[in-house]
Amino acid sequence: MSRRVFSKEFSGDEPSPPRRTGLIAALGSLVFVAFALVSLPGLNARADSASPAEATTVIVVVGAAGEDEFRTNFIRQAELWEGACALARCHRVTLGVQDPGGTNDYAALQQTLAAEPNDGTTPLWLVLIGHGTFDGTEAKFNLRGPDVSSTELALWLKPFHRPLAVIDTASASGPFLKTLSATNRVVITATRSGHEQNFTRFGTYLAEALTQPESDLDKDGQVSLLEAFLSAAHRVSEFYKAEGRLATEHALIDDNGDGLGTPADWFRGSRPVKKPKETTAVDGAVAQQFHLIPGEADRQLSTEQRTRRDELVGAILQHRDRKAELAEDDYYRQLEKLLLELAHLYTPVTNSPPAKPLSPLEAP
Ligand SMILES: [Ca+2]
Ligand SMILES: [Ca+2]
Repeated sequence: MSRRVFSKEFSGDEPSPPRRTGLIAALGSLVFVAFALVSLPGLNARADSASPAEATTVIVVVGAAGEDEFRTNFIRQAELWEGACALARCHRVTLGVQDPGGTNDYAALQQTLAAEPNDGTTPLWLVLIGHGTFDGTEAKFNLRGPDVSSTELALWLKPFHRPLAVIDTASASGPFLKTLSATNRVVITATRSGHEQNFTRFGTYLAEALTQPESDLDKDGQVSLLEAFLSAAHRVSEFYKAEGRLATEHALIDDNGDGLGTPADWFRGSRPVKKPKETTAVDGAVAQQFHLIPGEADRQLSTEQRTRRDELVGAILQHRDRKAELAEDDYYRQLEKLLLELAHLYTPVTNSPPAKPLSPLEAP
């Protein structure tokens, strides 16, 4: 979630009824303090406490490399994911790095996905690292053994209702976005179409961004998947500029299930500044709630509390988008209710008695 959401609400650049200003400012401070508590320098070097049942599962698939130069790059990306997963204490499965003798990674991937629970609140991340192809009709990810097409992968992922992130960092990965798009799902591709077929740099930058404090754009002490996407896409753009070359990869993100990707330049910080259509929610809100390495405040929450927090943050973002439709008083009354519940998640209400009885002079 973005602290900027709140700072904008409280910034005073939009007039608010005076009688609500104090309470909302106080709530804003409470939420701000809750997040400030976790904004320790750098990312948490020590992982924590998620039980195996609650731990995010990350499946990293290293595709067929073809040449040693690519193999080295792909293995390095897989190692970056391994490091990030170790910090996060994820449940990690890496395919495509074992002894190749007789290996069929197509079957291994299908079986690995089939063994994963389809439901629940624990996120599953699927990361594809390698080369892709597009023949004008079908996009595929190159594996040792048969390649997997976007249509086949969509079929394997169809039963999943748990939070799911699919990150295809391969060349020609663009068509995977439309095919895999679904609700409660983040899909990221390194390219915007199947015609961007050159080797991509996006994957390395994304894997690096997961543990880089500078990728934490909203400074809430954790790097969301949206922030990692934005940081990586920015570095891709900077790379091609510095090289004086035309960019041959343009990453996209989709998390509203409409099959249409949003590029990184639609965002300022971690906030979208453009909207696709009147009736379509902008991409990014769901990805901003995916954190591989949660900050300290998130670690204190139970799975149920995190789920409720995500619902509340989503509701606040939607509510903010409806501001123009609502009477000012209604807008702030509903916002107040959402913010109060959010603040109480991070700072539970206690009924502790006062430290000392009030003296008659202090009593109201
Ligand atoms: Ca962040
Ligand atoms: Ca979309």
